[in-house]
Amino acid sequence: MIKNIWFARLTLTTLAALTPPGVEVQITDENIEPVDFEEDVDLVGVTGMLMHAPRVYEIAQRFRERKIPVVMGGPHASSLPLEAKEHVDAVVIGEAENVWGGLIEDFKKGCLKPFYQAESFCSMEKLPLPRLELLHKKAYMTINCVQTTRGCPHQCDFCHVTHFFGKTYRCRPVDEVIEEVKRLEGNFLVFIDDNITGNRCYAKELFTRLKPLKKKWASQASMTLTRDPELLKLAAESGCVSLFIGVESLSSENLKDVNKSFNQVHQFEEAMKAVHDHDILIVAGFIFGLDHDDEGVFERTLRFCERNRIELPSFFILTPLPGTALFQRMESEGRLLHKDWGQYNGATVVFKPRLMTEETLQRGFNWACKEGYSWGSIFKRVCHPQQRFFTRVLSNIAYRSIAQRTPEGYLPSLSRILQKMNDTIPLQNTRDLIQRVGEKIAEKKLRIGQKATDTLKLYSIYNERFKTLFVRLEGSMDREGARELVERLKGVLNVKIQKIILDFKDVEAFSSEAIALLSRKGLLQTEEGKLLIAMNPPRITG
Ligand code: B12
Ligand code: SF4
Repeated sequence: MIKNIWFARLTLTTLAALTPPGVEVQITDENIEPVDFEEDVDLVGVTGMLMHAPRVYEIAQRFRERKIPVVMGGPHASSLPLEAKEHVDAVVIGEAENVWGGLIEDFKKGCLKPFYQAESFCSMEKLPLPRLELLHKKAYMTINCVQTTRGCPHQCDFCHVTHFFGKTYRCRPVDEVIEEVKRLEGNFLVFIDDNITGNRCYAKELFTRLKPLKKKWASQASMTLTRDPELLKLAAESGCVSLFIGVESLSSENLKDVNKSFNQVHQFEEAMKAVHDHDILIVAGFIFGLDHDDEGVFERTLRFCERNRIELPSFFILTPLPGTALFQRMESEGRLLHKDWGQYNGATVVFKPRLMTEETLQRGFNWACKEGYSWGSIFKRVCHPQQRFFTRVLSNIAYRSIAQRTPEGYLPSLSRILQKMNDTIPLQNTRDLIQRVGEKIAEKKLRIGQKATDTLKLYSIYNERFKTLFVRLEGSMDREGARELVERLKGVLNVKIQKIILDFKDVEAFSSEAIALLSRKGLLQTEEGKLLIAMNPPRITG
């Protein structure tokens, strides 16, 4: 089933294309076939992401035992070249385009150097065509992979791309991309770019030129595309059928923390709709375990995916990759649990989360993966009157087969309660509201309208380590709102919470009945040590 969604990386086919003529090259992708350690070869090149490192080192060792030199490159070797060098004969740091030919020459002369690193990023012009013919075509959904750009204009703290490519965003000449696309067999391809719309003008030209080729394509793009109707329309017209979009989190605080504020939470629903309106399937990436995630995050995120009919939700556990700002921060805060890279795979907790325990994060993630690909959830996400119904169902079945390998998880105990504690309560009676300064605001509401809202909003966050629930209230509060708050808090008090902090700072107006009720129920007390503590409680003088 996985074959239905698995495509080939361009790494080794690119390296094969860069290899000087006269050198015979063979590719083994261990995702699809075993490595033949007895193979008669002169030189072995190995690649891998961070989580593959232990296996890459094992492979290197097996060949080195036969005195066959091994060269390593790729994201992991480039981040930690000294570590990699302990396991191989030579390390290529960064791109291979400007160094691979020289390395082969050195090898032929018997003077392989320990490290190779180009002085600058390579030119994107006249890149040799990846040697796709070296791949086992039938083992992948497609081998039609093309790269149009390298890098990304953004710098999200957890992402390896900007670290690897610097702050550059380099585009290949559109003519060359079009020629490459024309040569591909079949009518479907994957652009393996990290962010295909990072340069608007370039993307516009590319999509316009793709249109007449009548191919279908999938790729990755950032959320900014969803706010650009013209470009989105052009993408769809040029054959875009599926996009991986890094949504990451439904919390603006989280997004701000990881330098991804260009994802704007209040626009998410609209953004998903815009993509769907163009009949583009959404593979949405979400990260669990960011610093503002409490144990309600799993259910909240899954329900968001169901509500917005996201075809393929992809859940990841936050993973600090060496070289990234996130890794530095986690390391300096002493939050990394270990450096067993094999577990840095996006599905295993390798750091101390802030608001929950490691176990809650792991089990909650497992729950989201399994529940997200349960038949019930699939049904909610794919049953809508759009085209390509079968593609949506088949890709969900493939994802389901991966999700089912996830170990058992469970929904954290407070999840349901936390959903209720993050809610908007409409006001029943706005007439008798009194503003904090003590002014009656019923008739004057129009004048000071922005402050006297018709709702009471609850923003709650639970710290599992301190067993403390923090509730920030915003808007206005009438008697019904106060009563509803008391009811919801009763639900919370039935579980093992040790402290509740209510922050009234952002409640601009109260009715006197609401204050009386809050006071009677002990919700306005400010003394430390109590179960319920009020911060910035109302003091109304008028
Ligand atoms: C396509 C892709 C995938 C595909 C992979 C399909 C497959 N068959 O493996 C999919 C979508 C499934 C995927 C999944 C994941 N991916 Co991915 N993926 C990519 C992506 C976008 C393109 C890879 C590619 O083809 N690049 C083009 C080639 C030409 O570039 P390259 O690989 O860097 O190779 C160049 C140099 O590095 C060097 N080089 C590389 N290897 C070697 C070896 C030798 C011997 C030499 C000399 C040189 C050399 O030479 C090449 C030419 O210059 C990269 C980002 C990127 N732009 O590279 C991320 C990337 C590789 N993925 C990444 C990650 C984290 C993942 C996931 C773990 C995500 C997750 N949390 O689940 C999963 C893991 C899946 C798995 N089990 O393997 C990270 C890796 C970071 C790291 N330090 O390890 C990257 C860099 C993206 C990122 N956001 O940070 N991925
Ligand atoms: S937008 Fe995507 S590719 Fe670009 S830096 Fe952020 S996570 Fe990485």
